[in-house]
Amino acid sequence: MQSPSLPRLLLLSFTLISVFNLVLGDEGFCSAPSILDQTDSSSKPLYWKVTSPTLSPSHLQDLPGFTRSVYRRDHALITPESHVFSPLPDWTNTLGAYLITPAIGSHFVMYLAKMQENSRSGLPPNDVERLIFVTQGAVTLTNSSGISNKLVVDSYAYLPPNFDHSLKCDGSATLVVFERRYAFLDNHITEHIVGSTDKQPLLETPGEVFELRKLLPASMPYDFNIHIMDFQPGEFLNVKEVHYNQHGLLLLEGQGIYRLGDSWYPVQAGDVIWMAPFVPQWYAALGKTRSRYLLYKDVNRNPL
Ligand code: UGY
Ligand code: MN
Repeated sequence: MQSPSLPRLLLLSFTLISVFNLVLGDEGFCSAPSILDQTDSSSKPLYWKVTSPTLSPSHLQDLPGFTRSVYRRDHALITPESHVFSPLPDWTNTLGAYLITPAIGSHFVMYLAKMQENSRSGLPPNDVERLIFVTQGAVTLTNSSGISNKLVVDSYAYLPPNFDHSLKCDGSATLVVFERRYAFLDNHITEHIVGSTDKQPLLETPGEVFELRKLLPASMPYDFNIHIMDFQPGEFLNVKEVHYNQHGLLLLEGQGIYRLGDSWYPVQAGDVIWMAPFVPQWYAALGKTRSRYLLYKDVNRNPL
């Protein structure tokens, strides 16, 4: 067979390179969104991802009907593209999305409240306690003695049962709210509390590596607490937990994998999780930034 001449060899190489580039496109085979594309979050306000979530992986964003949300007997993952807002009863100019309610099996409610211009909160029903945590904007909390506190992002307030109060917002604010019927105990009462995560001390976590803060005192009067848990990328829960307590979780920052029962879910800031009593649960933080989540946990009461 006659060997190809130099010009023919050059032409062949050129054609092969062109076809190769065409197939690869700009990003190569099976291009996944580049982690280098991620927006620089250092200039963004705290918890910005909760109110500006990535609705789905970029190659699935326009896929009709796609959601990461899941609803099972003993857990639920409720991702931002599934949140449904409607006017909150008793509040003015406020849209709410109830994400966890007794209809799912919980003894508490967890909802997001989007307060708009000139908005005002309503009161919870009798004997119901409330905790609010600000993830965007600012609100003013006023009690019946006329004392006011401005609550900005990362601050929170605990309102004991039957405690008269109102939240007002002139601009816009997003709150996560927990409410439950208070489990009264003889000779114990809870106090009205205002605080912020960064003022809460780091607590011991024997056998674990995550950083833990609690928003409420660990003392007997309080029948629930809110844990703020921080994981650096690569850190995970050492205990593969199974316990009687219930959880409502909001991922405030970061991303990772949540194991719930026999399922493993990729999760990111803005996601909400319901964990029923005894659901096996485990978290590993991934990605490039810290994971922080806020977690409701019922405590200090005999389960009988
Ligand atoms: O305290 C807890 O139960 C907590 N570590 N659970 C969790 O993060 N899923
Ligand atoms: Mn737990």
